[in-house]
Amino acid sequence: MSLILYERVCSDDRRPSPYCWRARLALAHKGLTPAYRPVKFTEADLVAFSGQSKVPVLVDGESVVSDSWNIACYLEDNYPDAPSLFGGPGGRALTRFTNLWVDHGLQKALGPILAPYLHAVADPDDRDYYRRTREARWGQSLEQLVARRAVYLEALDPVLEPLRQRLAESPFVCGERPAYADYLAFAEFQWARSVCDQDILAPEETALRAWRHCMLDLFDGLARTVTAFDSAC
Ligand SMILES: N[C@@H](CCC(=O)N[C@@H](CS)C(=O)NCC(=O)O)C(=O)O
Repeated sequence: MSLILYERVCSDDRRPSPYCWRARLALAHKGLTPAYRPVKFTEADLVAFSGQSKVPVLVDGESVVSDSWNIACYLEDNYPDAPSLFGGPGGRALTRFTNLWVDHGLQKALGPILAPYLHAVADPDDRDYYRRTREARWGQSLEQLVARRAVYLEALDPVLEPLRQRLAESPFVCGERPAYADYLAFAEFQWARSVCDQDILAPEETALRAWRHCMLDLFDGLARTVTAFDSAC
């Protein structure tokens, strides 16, 4: 069975997309090793066969699945004998809630902090597109986002509190072992270390840092195998 994951690529072969990291880690959790197909921002035509323009896209034989949540559910339903991503129907529902918290909380808080850094490492072909779309998203220039970095970092602090408190209770979000809710949150930190040479976590964030370290070690250090900055390891 041939498995292919289409995912975002930046210069120096960086793989910053948190959505794609969710899929990468979900596949690894299921013991699956896909071939990776890099897609630049300006190469949406490469995934047009999936009926939409975004990555990740998973191709599993005849099946084509887009959207990271759909991919996680597809893997859970089609590879039931491999370790569970959700831990049953109740776990799936709560993991979906975590997904929505990450999308609408953590990721929205990180976006204006990381966008200027991603622009700096974007493939040269993608830089104009990335600047135009992200400046439209935040209604200000990338330079204005840089100037307000301290404000955005201050706003990130309370957003991290649920994760901070959960990881003070338990080694992983999902308990003694990591599962998809951990991948959802960790993928955002992987995005950060892929593009930004400054750690977004303060030194005193011991529980978060210990968890991030464990997540980086998972699956023979899968998240360490790509180009990234060492500041957040
Ligand atoms: N809801 C989708 C969102 C996927 C998404 O936004 N992917 C980004 C990865 S960089 C993308 O393709 N963006 C296209 C763009 O910004 O032009 C998911 O969970 O997979």
